[in-house]
Amino acid sequence: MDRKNDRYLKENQVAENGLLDRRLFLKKGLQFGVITSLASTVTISSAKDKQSTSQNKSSDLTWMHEPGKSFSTYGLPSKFEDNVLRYPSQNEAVPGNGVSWTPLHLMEGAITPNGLHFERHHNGVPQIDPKKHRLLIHGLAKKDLIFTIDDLLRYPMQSKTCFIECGGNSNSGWNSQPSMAEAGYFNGMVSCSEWTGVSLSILLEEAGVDKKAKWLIAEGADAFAMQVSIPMKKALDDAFLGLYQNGERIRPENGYPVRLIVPGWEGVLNVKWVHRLKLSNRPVMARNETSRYTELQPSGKARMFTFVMQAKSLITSPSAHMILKQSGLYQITGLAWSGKGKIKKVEVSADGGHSWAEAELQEPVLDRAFTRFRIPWHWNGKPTILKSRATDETGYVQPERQQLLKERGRQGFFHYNAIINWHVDNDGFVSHVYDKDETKKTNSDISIDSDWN
Ligand SMILES: Nc1nc2c(c(=O)[nH]1)N[C@H]1C(S)=C(S)[C@@H](COP(=O)(O)O)O[C@H]1N2
Ligand SMILES: [Mo]
Repeated sequence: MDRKNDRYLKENQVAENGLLDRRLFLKKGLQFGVITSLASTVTISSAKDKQSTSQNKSSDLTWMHEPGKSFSTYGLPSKFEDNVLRYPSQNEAVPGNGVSWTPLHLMEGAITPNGLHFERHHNGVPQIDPKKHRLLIHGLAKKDLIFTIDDLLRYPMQSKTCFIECGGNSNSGWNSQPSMAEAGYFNGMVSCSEWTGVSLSILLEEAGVDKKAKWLIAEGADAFAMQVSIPMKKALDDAFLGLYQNGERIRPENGYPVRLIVPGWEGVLNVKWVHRLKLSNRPVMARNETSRYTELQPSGKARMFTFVMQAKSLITSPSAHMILKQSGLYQITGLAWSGKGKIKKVEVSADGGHSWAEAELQEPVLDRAFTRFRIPWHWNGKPTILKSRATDETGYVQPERQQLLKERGRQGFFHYNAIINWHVDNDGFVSHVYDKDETKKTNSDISIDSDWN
């Protein structure tokens, strides 16, 4: 690298170890030599990538010499993108119980395409005929109401772009050894869509909410008949019945023909295939709020009804299993989200947490939605650790792992939102590590890979 570039890097450095002004790409464009060579030389590859040839003969480019394919009735991704897949991990004894993870590390922007939205089912995907589906509202209400899907489609609609995150997302973090999977395949029980549907408050007011009704019990029409209890206040505030996902009707695996959307709260509350809403003076105390979603704290007291998903962030590139082919300029990018509102800032460290710089947030920054962040980084070719740290509009700061373990102890299973470290080695290979001060295995160490909730 010549001296001019050296000076340029120094002038734009905003934190130690090569983190550069977040607006470098935006304001200054591709001005200096290191950056202009980006396209052809400095690339991130996946460990699985085969060697590709950089030169093509014109005769190889057949698509320039013959007519293209005809129109299609429903578009699919390019066949060259066939590695961008959800990663299923299911219970062998009960194949319908498990998850499929969103490949966050292979994606950009802030919206999850419908075919890649993560899935979490307790007993498979029911194949519901919308003509036969009914939604019942009953209990502590002036009158019982039954809706067909056609009825629901006649109500005024609202749209909200928000994430859904399983309370068990990233829970391998409670293990004493870091997960060796790709970023999305242990953090991708979270996705973000534009959901459109009918506000619950409209329907509940139509039914006439009794003052004694403090809880709304929702039940799904799957063979698990999942039940959850939602405080009436939240139900009347911003919960809604989702009918559309990113402009088209919700996919069967995400709740067709109708599901609950409970913005910012645990995924489990977003009951899919919902067919019954009961107004009650107390929670139903179902499996998912008694034997699960409760965990002992260091005080010996159990947590319960831990609805809100706290702020979290994740660098999606570079991330585990990727390779930085040579030193030079890279874009560090990732996602941040908070169940309490908007993301205020995301800081990135390229020196294991000693110094931090603010990343650029992709506009618009939406309430309880994925927020994409990006920051340029000049890698000097030496081993280091990358971290990202989200702060939301309430001032809540994503904790370091040690801090989370201190607060929550080792009985944790849900709500793991600690900072994630990506180690870059001499050869540019990226892997997941915990901070060095984490030493011995603890007795309570459990393998979490085979249970989801
Ligand atoms: N009826 C029903 N609703 C359900 C579930 C289920 O198994 N059955 N799983 C819940 C859980 S634990 C999560 S995290 C979310 C996942 O939503 P998704 O599959 O659309 O990503 O759905 C929730 N709603
Ligand atoms: Mo979940």
